[in-house]
Amino acid sequence: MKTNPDTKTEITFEDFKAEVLNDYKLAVTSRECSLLGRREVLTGKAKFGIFGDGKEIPQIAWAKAFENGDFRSGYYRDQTFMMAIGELTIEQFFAGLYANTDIKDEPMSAGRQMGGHFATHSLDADGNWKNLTEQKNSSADISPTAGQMPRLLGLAQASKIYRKVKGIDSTNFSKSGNEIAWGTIGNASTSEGLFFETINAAGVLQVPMIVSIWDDNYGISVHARHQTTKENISEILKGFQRNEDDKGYEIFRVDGWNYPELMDTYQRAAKISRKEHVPVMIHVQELTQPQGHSTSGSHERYKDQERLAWEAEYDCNAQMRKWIIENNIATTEELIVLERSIKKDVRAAKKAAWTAFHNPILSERKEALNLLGKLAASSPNGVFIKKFKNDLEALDEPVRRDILSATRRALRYVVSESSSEKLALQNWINNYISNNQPKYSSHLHSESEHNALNQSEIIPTYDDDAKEVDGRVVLRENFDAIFNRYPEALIFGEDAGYIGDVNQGLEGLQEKYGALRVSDTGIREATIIGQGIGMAMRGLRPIAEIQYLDYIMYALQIMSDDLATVQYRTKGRQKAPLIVRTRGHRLEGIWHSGSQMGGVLNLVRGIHVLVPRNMTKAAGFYNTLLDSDEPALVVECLNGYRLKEKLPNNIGKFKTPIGVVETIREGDDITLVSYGSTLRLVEQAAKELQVVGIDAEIIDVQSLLPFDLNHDIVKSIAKTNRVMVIDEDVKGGASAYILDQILNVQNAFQYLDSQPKTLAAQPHRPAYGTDGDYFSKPSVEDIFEAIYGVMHELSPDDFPKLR
Ligand SMILES: Cc1ncc(C[n+]2csc(CCOP(=O)(O)OP(=O)(O)O)c2C)c(N)n1
Ligand SMILES: [Mg+2]
Repeated sequence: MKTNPDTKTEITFEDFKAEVLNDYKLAVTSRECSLLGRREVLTGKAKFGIFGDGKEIPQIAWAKAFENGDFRSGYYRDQTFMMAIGELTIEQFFAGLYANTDIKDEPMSAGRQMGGHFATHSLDADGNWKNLTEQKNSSADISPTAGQMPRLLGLAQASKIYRKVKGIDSTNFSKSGNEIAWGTIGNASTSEGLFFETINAAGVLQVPMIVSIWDDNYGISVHARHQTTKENISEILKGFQRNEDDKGYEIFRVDGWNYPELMDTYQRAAKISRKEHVPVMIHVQELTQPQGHSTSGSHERYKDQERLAWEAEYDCNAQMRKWIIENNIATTEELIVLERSIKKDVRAAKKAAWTAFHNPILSERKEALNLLGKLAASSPNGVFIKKFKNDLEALDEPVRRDILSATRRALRYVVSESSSEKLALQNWINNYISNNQPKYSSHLHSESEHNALNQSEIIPTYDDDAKEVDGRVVLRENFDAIFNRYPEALIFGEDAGYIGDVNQGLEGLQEKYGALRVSDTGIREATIIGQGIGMAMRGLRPIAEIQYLDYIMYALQIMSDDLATVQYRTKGRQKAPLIVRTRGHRLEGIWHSGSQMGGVLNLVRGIHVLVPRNMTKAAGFYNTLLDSDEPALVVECLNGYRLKEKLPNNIGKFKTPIGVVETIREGDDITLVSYGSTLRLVEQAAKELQVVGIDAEIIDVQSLLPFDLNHDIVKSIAKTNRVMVIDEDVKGGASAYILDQILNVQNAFQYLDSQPKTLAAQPHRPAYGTDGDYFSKPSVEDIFEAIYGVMHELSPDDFPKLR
């Protein structure tokens, strides 16, 4: 059903007619899918539908300009495009609607995403790259409006890197950087900051990015007059238009119902962008939304009669049909025959998709019914179990929840019986859960052999006369080794280029590796992350630098919604092994002392979160991560760049393991758990506690996500029988997370002789100055007294009250 991408200029009328009719067939097929899709939701077979009706024709024009190696980063209206490039069949469309969990039937997300969220496979089933230059690519969609924009920037920039940076093995990823990254966005979503940030950044970077704005005048019910100044996005963005003196954008405006003009526009746009690496904006106006926004409501509530009449007339499919007839390409009768056969085809494919989705569940139900029947026959409570069986049997369209709910509840009626039938049902339920849970929960992280947990530790080694250097020098030397070893590695961020970052961990490296690999960016945290995600999706190894942890808040949404979910939402068929480098924890003032780790931790599940206590540990994490295929956030200690560390002699090679804690002081009385900058205070307090006879063991967590995979902390608690978590985040933040891990995952409660405690910061942001820090975050005295207090409670005679 693909559209024909052949755009040769001289073709016969018959060829021309065949191509036009093929395009029309595609448009009508897609429309029929939308119409039937909505019915499937309204009759209860599917839960939610959001469709591409009213946007069909421009997507066919776009698909003709889209070449192998190109990437899409779009949103939920693009089903026609996906069909046109041959990456979405009718069956797959319906499989998505039903949430079929088999990736062969539902390649977009194996049922994890609601319909209308599209993806192609960049990785094979083992997590290895496919050759992306030999296929048409779509990065996996996310639902937050404009959330597709930051990633689009990186997908486009990758072409520039592959074209200009020498020495990268581009076999699987690029042919001389000739690939375009194509974005789509709804008119209303251009109101989002992410849209403007991305547009500006792409203009600065001059990357091959083409953004199509599907303009139907509305965002759900809200009219353009509430969305866009002058109600016209390309009008207000006119200042981005390039001219003879200044670089910028090429901006096109075209009506979405005008088939020949759309064809022409997309061809011209592609030519400019592919060759010259110029960003392009195509404002596709006068589009419609025939069935309203989604299955959640009807558009008659907010569109007046005049608008509805206009939409009926200017429906892009209707206009194409009219154009075909007016230009004598085909007759009305021919089109009616075609339309009838399309309806039949879509109905048949829909039915096949339903059968493929439903049959496995029916046979699972059969097994359950069989076991329930046998249990009923063998149990004195058989009458109750029979009822579960009958109710389950009576369902026309059972889902897995129905099967599990019936069998698990039935088990309660035989709790005090013992029979082979009961055992059989118990085993079946256990197997059923362990077989099915991964369908919904696998691939939060990489499951390939390259995952970060498969990397073993390599200890830093030192010459006998190893130099003591500033911590930032360890980092710089290590980054130097990284860029030398991995031509595909690159780093970018605010002040990361020319001056080599605000703490000079990259000093001199731009000069050595060039401004494309060690680069300054604008102040735009969300698109710094997006730039990294897009480049990582195309085989590069970006390190995105966020200047301070405090400002990661601007990027946290994209980290959470996009980066953290890439593996999960594609069931492991796409990856973005982006390293996010930042620096944080205590330094000065409200916004340069942030340690908002609790917030971060709870929002980025899917990304490793690493909190090295010094720069050697940090460098070791970068080395580990570059040998793995997973995204991570590394938080360097802001006050550690000028502290002295010995310079290892295996720079670039030593690796800090992920998910492994380190005991940095041994002791018998209490286990102190902490990380990052706070550790230095904890160590000082431990020295002072020793003087009064308290012997503390200190554990550096190092890796918050994943957390202490070997359960070493509980081993320490088994020895000391006491634990305190010390953290400069607010109470209930990271310290609560750590304690939950210790108590609920490691089951430490059984070893505890004292109440487990947390010591954290004041609930406000840290005040400025030395005293601001002292009164805002745990001090050495606070730590000393808190631990002393635990020992006082235990033995008031040995440790009399301090104050
Ligand atoms: C960040 C965010 N806010 C709100 C929503 C809910 N929402 C989904 S689509 C939509 C309207 C989008 O309109 P537009 O961009 O014009 O696209 P259209 O559906 O009209 O094609 C809204 C408000 C969302 N998905 N994400
Ligand atoms: Mg809209």
